[in-house]
Amino acid sequence: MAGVKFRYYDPQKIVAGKPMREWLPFALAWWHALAAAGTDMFGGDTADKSFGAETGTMAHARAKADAGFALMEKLGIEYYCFHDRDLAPEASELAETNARLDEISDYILEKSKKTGIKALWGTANMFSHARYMNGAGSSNSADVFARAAASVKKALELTVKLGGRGYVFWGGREGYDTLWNTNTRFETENIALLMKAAVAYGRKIGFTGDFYIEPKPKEPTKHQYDFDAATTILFLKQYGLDKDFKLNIEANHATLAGHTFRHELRVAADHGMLGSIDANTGDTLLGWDTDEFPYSVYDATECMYEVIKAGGLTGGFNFDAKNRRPSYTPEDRETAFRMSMDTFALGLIKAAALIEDGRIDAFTRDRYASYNDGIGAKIRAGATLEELEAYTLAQGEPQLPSSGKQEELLDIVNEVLFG
Ligand code: XLS
Ligand code: NI
Ligand code: NI
Repeated sequence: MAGVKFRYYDPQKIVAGKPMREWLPFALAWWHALAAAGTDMFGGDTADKSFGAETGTMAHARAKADAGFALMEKLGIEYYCFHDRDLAPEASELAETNARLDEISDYILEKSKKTGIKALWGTANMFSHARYMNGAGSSNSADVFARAAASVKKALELTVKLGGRGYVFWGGREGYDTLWNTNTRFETENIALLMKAAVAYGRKIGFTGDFYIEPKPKEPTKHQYDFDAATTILFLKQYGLDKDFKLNIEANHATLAGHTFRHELRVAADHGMLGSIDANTGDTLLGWDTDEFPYSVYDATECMYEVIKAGGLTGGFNFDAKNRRPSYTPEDRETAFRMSMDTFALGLIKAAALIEDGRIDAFTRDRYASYNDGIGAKIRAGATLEELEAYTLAQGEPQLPSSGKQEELLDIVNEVLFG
């Protein structure tokens, strides 16, 4: 039972035919909420995330789990997302690293059984360690590729064990800094091979959820292969991965790619591949992944409009977000989650109201009315260039298309949002 008072989020409240909690499976990101402590390029930690234990130890790994579950219970958050590295510190040998992961996942599983809180998705961190300087699947070193595959295998096992709905590939360093030393086709094929092997193993051990790719155009590498939704979908189709994979769209990655968050959601949904969302926001004045807690009701409304139209997510809303460096107290952390959960709840309410209002949907539908019959219907059925030329010769020059009425529609959006 949530011990926090929300202004808009009410898990049981029915909106657009479903309880809010079903539209909004919120998740805590282990790495931000329980690890990131404020270090940036210019200074160290401002927050204390030791949780009373010495960092880098298994005692600390358990203390993080305790703190994470307490926070999720308080907020009524039912899911969390993790990298293998977030759960337990890496040892010098793989066997010992895996033993630590077994130990901590047993501990987390116990907590999960008591609370009902499960993994939304898991992933392997294949970007922090020096061995991944040239990527994982895209590494020039076959040994590093093999080492990455071993991590994916273990992270998949953990995801299944912890009840994860999905498994994410965020291609951390799957990119390049200069084409003078890079065989892009070779690297792309190898990334696909790693993913194919992951699908084969996942299905073998009973993982029935979706695999996700989380597109991001740059950072840490200058150019990343999973640039945006459209690029990623092409890759998945090219290598026959599109039946097992969907996309995990992150708001801040969309803006880094020069798109809006909504654009990326729409592209993914148009292909039936909108799977999950990393709910954060960037700052349009800053060119990097600032991972801020989202507060824009406009953005949340646009997001939820796309999500409702897509029929919901198979994944959820992972707050891949961290407090600003000067907001370093435990209370700030709780406020950040509450504020962003309310933002999405309000976005859901407003998006449902826009759909219920119906004026915008009706306008967009009618905007294409010229295709309902006559020459438009013939075009939709696949008219030839000869037929269309003959039509135009007989008909004369077309009239201007009908007005797009953008300002009128924006006025409707404001009216529905603010009355
Ligand atoms: C980094 C990514 C990362 C993924 C998980 O920019 O957002 O946090 O979500 O590896
Ligand atoms: Ni992310
Ligand atoms: Ni990110």
